[in-house]
Amino acid sequence: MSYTQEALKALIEKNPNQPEFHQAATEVLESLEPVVEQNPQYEKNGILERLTEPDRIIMFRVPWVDDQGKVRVNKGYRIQFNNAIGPYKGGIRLHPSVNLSILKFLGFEQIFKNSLTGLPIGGAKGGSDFDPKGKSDREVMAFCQSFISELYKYIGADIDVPAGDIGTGAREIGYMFGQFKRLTNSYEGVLTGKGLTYGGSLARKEATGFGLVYFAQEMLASRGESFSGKTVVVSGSGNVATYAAQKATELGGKVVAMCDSTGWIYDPEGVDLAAIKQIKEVERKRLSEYKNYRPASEYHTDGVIWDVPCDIALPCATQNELHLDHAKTLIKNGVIAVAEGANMPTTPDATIELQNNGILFAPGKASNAGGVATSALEMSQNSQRLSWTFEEVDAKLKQIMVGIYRNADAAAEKYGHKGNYVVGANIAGFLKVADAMVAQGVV
Ligand code: NDP
Ligand code: 2IT
Repeated sequence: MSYTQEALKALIEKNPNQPEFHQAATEVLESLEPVVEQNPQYEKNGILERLTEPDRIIMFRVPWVDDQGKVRVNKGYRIQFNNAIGPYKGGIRLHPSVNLSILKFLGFEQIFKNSLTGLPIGGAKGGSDFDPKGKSDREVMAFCQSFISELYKYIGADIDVPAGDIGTGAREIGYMFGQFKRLTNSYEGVLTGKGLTYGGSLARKEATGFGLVYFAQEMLASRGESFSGKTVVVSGSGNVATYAAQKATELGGKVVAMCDSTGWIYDPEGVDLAAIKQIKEVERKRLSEYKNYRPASEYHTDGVIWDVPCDIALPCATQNELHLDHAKTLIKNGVIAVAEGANMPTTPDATIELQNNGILFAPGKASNAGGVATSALEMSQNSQRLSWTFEEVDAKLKQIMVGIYRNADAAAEKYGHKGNYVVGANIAGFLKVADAMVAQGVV
């Protein structure tokens, strides 16, 4: 049995009942086979065993009081996975589905994603099974303050810098930052995605979606294609989806469908993004409201968004949302590219189906890295006590995404998988971290 197979087998045995973590680790470790074979120092230094075991997992109780005066208790987590190349960095997910397996898959992928950005950030992820939906601002504040009252001991600008993810946006980051500042009496860049009046970076809000489209643009260009005149389907209608749809539209694409967890809209004229922002960002309502803005559009709660014919599909909602059947439908309908805005939205069999049919496929850990890259730019601005213009940050983001594309492409080619960006991204992300770990000794 090869070193990668042995490491994977041990990981699955040691971490039972963590299917999402197994899924993410299997993909990465299988991609690394040729690299590990050619570089015996990685096995000698136990790199795979150390990379797949988090540095530490912090788990805690998050008690808070709801608007009826009732005490509620949620689970809180922070997984500090690896800090070989920089302070721990990664988002906080607030969603009822959050568990250890999901956060470990996210924290593990974050190591490679952060490495791909070329910036000095390690991998982490955190979150809670708290559901912000339907909660008042005061309830969300009570939760966030309680969450940070425990987590503040373990984070800091040079230690671990959390940020947004599903269910965590500017409002939540604001409450968390306020509580951290109060408890520590220090004003530091301990969180990213902050409001623009207190240390946030211009273009961070847009960064993941814009970066996704910049990556997809490069990938399309490799076949002489572009967004211009293309029909685009974007799943989700949150932070990543909205700004991916905006940039795709700016580049001449037509976004005809988006969704949330209760249904999906079809608007053949092209989705009205001002309406989406009003419904989701301002009013925090459901997409069923969209019909009020565009009476000619359709709203569906049955079927799936992937049934809508498109040239480019951008899954931007959540993990394992695009299955084998969906991939087959997309192929039948003539899709040319699938680029992941979410983390691991495409199941492994669907990914293989798309690749085997010659569809351009961008893996999330490369194509959605613009969010965390811009978080790292926010950290730089905080350290310098400066703030850069939107144009400066956006230009850096674009340069970073082009760099990631080129690195992933080159690594895939070097190891005999030209055009396979999954393998390329995994290898390119791994090498920097693995070499840093070897250099730093057994820690
Ligand atoms: P948001 O909370 O802003 O939006 C999530 C969107 O996905 C919402 O529209 C939500 O619908 C929808 N959604 C969630 N679960 C499901 C589901 N089971 N079925 C259908 N729709 C669903 O999160 P983000 O946009 O920040 O995150 C989206 C994805 O992108 C996640 O995978 C995240 O990890 C990843 N990501 C985020 C980055 C960031 O900077 N924010 C950076 C890189 C990756 P509803 O409104 O009904 O909940
Ligand atoms: O999955 C991700 O990369 C994020 N949620 C963003 C993390 C960050 O630190 O900006």
